[in-house]
Amino acid sequence: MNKKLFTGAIIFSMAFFANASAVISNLTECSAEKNNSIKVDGDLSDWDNANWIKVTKDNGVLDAGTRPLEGEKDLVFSFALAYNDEGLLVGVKVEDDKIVADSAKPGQDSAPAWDDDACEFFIDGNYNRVTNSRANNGEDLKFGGEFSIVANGAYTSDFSGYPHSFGKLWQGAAKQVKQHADTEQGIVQYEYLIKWEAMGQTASPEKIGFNISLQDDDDGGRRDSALYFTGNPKTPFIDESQFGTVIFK
Ligand SMILES: [Ca+2]
Ligand SMILES: [Ca+2]
Ligand SMILES: [Ca+2]
Ligand SMILES: [Ca+2]
Repeated sequence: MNKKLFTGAIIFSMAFFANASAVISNLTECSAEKNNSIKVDGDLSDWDNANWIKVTKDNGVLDAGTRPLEGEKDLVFSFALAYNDEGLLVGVKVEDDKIVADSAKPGQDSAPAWDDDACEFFIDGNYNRVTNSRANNGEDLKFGGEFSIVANGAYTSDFSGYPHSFGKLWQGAAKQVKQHADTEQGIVQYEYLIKWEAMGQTASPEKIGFNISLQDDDDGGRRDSALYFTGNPKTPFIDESQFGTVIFK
């Protein structure tokens, strides 16, 4: 390669990566405002004033162990955060070319959420940003872990510090708003409340680490893809050092 061209290419790449990292660090810090009027029922009309963050195959992180998404038609989602006296509120709107939940049974606890269309939320409640939240015999999971709801209403918190606590320490709903058609995506909405107690806290902390992902199954059986808001592509579900941050206002 011509030396002048090569130097130019390096300068261009450095500028590109400098810009990209600036954008990513802004994106991964989110704020949550207090809202006592949100009901956790899968209907998101009570989130009208929220700040929605859109996650696509281009700005999100694909779990490296899963198949790349085929485009926004395959899977795209938006989420918003808020809180009330009891805990963190999460609203999620997913557009997906095929809504599939064949591996988990409706209403099932300990469901294999990662094998179906599902929303998974991850919490680092003491904000210690460890690289493996499941290490040390699960000591760190006292401060959160993984909370998953499947498109058909199944759920699990087996990979949190609080297994079988749905309806007590956390709750949520999934609502299939629109079925997919040949030319159109289906829409699934999720809504969560995760209580402070499930993060090892007694009241709203100043901030927590978090991540959110959508698992995408389009043909039954095992999942196809997993798209995360942010994170380490190899272990986005346990590496808190690359989670985002929620600031409670
Ligand atoms: Ca609602
Ligand atoms: Ca899909
Ligand atoms: Ca799907
Ligand atoms: Ca499945």
